[in-house]
Amino acid sequence: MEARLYVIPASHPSIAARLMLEHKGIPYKRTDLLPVISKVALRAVGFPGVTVPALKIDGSKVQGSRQIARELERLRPEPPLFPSDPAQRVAVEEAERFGDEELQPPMRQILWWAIKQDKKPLRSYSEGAKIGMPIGLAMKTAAPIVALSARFNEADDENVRRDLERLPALLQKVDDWIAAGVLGGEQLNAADFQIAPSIGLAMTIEDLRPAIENRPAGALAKRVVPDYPGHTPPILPAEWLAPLRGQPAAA
Ligand SMILES: N[C@@H](CCC(=O)N[C@@H](CS)C(=O)NCC(=O)O)C(=O)O
Repeated sequence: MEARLYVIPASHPSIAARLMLEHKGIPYKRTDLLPVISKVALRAVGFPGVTVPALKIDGSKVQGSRQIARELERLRPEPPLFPSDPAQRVAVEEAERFGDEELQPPMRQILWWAIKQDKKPLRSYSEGAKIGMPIGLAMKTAAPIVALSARFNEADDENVRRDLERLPALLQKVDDWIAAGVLGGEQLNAADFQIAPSIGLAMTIEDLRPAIENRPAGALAKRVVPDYPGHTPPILPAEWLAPLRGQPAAA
């Protein structure tokens, strides 16, 4: 089976796709792309959409972490990514959808907001990546990429404040699914691989880590993706972080 995965280093759905390929034991080559430039590069190699993860496998092109999960399951059913019991499958698919649609976007917004304030941490998210130029040079030219990424992801003050207000409820949902056995079972499933990288990315942000690392969601991320790359030192305003300390958001 010939497989090539197109990723942005440290992108959480890209890490989800990597983990699922590894779970299936499918060897693959990886192409690392820089944000923004990735959109042009993906079109140039024939993908219809502009986001990573994107996978070429056995002549077909699959884009999107959830679509990749299904294609991998079709091509190589064992070990499974989805439970065979219909009710359990519905629960895993709902958690997976939540991970994709509700958990991924706030993590992206918070990270790009932080990088927009201070670009230095960006380098730590690309450690070990092969982006076709020395990392040091890429970082010197990163300003327009950061500005565009923050704009594309609507990483503005208002959205990030709202993300932080909602984060405790999102984490609680993950904890509840772990308690119910939908996530974090002996056999990891597509929802574990979808959700754990978003939690892992959040824990690279030092302001968020204390509210996450000691709860079940944090333990799941440490189990599934123990070596998540990147580190963002404290940068978020203290009053925006109040909801994570169990306090109401300041007006
Ligand atoms: N929900 C989609 C999200 C894909 C997505 O938005 N990926 C981001 C990286 S995390 C991307 O490709 N952004 C383009 C860019 O940064 O220029 C999935 O799970 O595949």
